[in-house]
Amino acid sequence: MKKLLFYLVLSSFPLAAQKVNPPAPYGALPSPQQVQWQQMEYYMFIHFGPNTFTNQEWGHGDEDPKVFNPTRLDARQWARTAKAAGMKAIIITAKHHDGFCLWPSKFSNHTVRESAWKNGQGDVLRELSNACKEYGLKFGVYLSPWDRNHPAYGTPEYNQIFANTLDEVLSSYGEVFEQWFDGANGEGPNGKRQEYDWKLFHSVVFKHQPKTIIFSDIGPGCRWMGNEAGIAGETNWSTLNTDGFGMGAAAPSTSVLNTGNENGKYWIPAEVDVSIRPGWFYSPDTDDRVKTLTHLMKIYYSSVGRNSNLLLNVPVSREGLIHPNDSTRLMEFRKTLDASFKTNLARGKAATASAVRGKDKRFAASNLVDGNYESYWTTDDAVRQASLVVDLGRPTAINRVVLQEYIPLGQRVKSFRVEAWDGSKYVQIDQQTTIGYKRILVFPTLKTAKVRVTILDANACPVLSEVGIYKAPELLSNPEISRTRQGVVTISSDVADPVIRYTTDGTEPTMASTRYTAPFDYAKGGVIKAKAFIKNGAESSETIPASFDVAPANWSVVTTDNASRSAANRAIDSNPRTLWQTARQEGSSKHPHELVINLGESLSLKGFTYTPRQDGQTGGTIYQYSFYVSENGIDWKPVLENQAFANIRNNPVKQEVAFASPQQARFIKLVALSSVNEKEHWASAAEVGVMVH
Ligand code: FUL
Repeated sequence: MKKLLFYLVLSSFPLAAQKVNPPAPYGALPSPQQVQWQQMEYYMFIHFGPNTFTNQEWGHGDEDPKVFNPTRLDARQWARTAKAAGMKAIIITAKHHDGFCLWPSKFSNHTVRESAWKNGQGDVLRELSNACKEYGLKFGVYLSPWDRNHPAYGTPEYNQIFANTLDEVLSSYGEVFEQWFDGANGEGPNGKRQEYDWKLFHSVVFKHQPKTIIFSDIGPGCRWMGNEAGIAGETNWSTLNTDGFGMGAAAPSTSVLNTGNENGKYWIPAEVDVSIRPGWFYSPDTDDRVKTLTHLMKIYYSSVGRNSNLLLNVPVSREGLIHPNDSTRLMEFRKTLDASFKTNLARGKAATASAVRGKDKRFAASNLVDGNYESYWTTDDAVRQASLVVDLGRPTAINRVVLQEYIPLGQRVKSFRVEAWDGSKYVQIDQQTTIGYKRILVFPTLKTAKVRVTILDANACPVLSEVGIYKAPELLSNPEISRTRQGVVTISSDVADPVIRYTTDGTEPTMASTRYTAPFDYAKGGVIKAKAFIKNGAESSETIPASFDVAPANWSVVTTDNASRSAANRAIDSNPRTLWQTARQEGSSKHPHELVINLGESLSLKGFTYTPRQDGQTGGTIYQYSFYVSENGIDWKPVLENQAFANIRNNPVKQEVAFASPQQARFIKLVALSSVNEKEHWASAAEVGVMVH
């Protein structure tokens, strides 16, 4: 009898279940450090240096080191802020393109030692690495090999000098979790470029920090994802083919960096680097332009939500502190993230799958809802399609689904669909391509009792760690402020029945501020701040600021080469979606190119603005330029000669260039001297404007 029972018990489990093995890893795989790195998800970038004090994005390297003089520097405040924001680490620009070292380097004469700060006795890396330890944050360094200060840059000796510099940093401040290499390779003080010896640089990094993740365009630890706007590809493979490629201009195209290569040879996951302000460095001009909470949430979903880590730049101010506008926004961001992902509605619910590997419990669908990344659901080797159902028990309001692959076994899923049960059938919520370490789907709130995830295609049997289902708070959408060429302002909102209030004196709109009812004239310009209210002010949007200068209502284009004047009018039509560009034919289109504008009246100009094309392309975007003014359109006075729009290729935001002193003028002339794309000889602009306020 005993024997029979034993036999029955045994036979009720398929024999295979006893010895089914986990699936074999597929394709390129992450190192254990890369898995740990991916699990950090979100950390802080800090841009800080002489640029902080000079309103520049790319310092020239000839700045007086004495300009670096933060009055109240407190690295503990930075670390405290990062920690409170939910971040896991801080990476700082130890040396940016201007060559200035935030530590007293033996290998440079352009450092904190030569600055006014702490009488030359300070060391920012020491203070920050200590603060990171105190707050349980990891510490990382950005070092630019491009050095516009070092006299040896552009000579063979410089590679060893840069290697020594790395050696110094990486052996002095404890563990460095990430070494951030900027691929930029411009000219140095002697007008020459350096041929970087990356092999040497990497060997120094790994000598001191064998576990560090090296960031660059092409890794090897993690890769740039192709833009500075915070938007990783919807399809995002953590694998990349880098054989034959290099950094900077030699890197794979930005669109490839954005999506990775399916079945790429190496595991080089994406990192999104984006600034909380329009530029990377602090400027008092951008105190009011900290990205909105809504914008930061969008960035979170297009970075962490698309299989990327998020490296969010928070520039330290001239005081040496994180400005309250940035830290307030970071706290709102943290609060919204917590509220969104606090309760996983799928946790512990019944989960079933159309197929389970060897019918073995170890690989069952219940692993998807256990909150443990290490346990996973998978199928037999031959399976490429399978579906999973999470039963929430009763109709539940949801608006986010989070999926995670178990990446130690590789990235496998090529496409999947998510559906909600409407009581009688499944209705599609979304269909997407890759998952990777984490994929977050965002959709309008719906009520459902069951969510079905169907893997539609995969490179090998799917292996998923977790399925999360959430109901995130809905943010009231923000008003949008726009102005026509004639100077008429419209404030729109897609909220039902909003009450929009606005101010023009820089103050925060309240329920007592002017109510927006119809478009109004604002041709002279200034700052408008608008806010949408509902339920008698009980709920409100964020405050949206917009600053306008004098409207180009009466402006006209006087001359421009190789393009019709009407096309050139697109540069002064107040619509950044339209474009002026010079002809592109070979020969007929060589730099310089000029755009002459008649302002219709004589104005006292504080500066000018240039908005590069906003369509994601870089063709014709101006890099070097000169700017002239005139009262009569005949006699021209140079105001700025041979200047450059720093970092405009990667960060194509509106450029605001202030003059050293106001210039009275009725005519302006922008002369394009070169393009951001070196071999290209034509010019383009979305908008050109002036600053009088
Ligand atoms: C770029 C640099 O040129 C920018 O100034 C900034 O540091 C950004 C993070 O990387 O390549």
